[in-house]
Amino acid sequence: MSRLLDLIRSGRGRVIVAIDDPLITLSKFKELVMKTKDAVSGFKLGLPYILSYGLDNIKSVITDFRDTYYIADLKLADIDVVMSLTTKVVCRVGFNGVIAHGFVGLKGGLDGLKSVCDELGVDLYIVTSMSHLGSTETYDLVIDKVLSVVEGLRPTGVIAPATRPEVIRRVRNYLGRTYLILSPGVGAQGATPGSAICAGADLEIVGRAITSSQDFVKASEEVIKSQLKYLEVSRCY
Ligand code: BMP
Repeated sequence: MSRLLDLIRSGRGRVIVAIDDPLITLSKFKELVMKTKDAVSGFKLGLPYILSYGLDNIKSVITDFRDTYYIADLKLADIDVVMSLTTKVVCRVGFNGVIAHGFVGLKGGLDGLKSVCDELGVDLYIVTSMSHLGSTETYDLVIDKVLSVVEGLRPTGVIAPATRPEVIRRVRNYLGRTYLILSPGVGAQGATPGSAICAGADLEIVGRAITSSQDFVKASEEVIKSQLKYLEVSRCY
């Protein structure tokens, strides 16, 4: 069972904070983790951030604060060998999970990556659809195929867009409760905190609405408060 599920069950806010912008200095990143780790369920580091600061610097923060959850969001999309090597390199610094694109397919692709994740004890999340509009031109047209890949793969969870709650509902209906659904698009991309959870997601991924604030603690508390309010008003628990 994923450690992430334990963190959610421990009563932390159902938020993963997305850290992408290199303007967030390493000391700000450290401050963000230190001050919000007990309130949110984890942190997702994007490619611009990992490339800017490098694995050694990121390792120093992860090592200092092990009692939370870190996802390396490299959106892997390659042959199995390359995705596996990348995962081995990245996860040496202590990431708990990685994200890969579902369109890659199983044979010679995601199935090899999944074996390596299992060996390393790293959680795998699969993108089923994306939050930007262009996703309706590609991913959404083949979503049932991608979901059948997910069923064949049995990852820890999937990514589905908060900006289109009908897609989250479709993903949840197709997959049932077996997989975690992490949903980006809340805040800066327009979705209201709580709306993705109401549509069936387990966690909402929130980046700029928290990381652009001068006060990370206040911003994350506000997101969590609005999530709870949305859930209460809409009666979704
Ligand atoms: P923000 O809340 O600042 O818009 O950030 C959203 C985060 O979620 C970014 O890290 C982005 O890479 C990620 N994301 C997304 O926005 N849409 C997707 O479909 C998949 C993502 O991982």
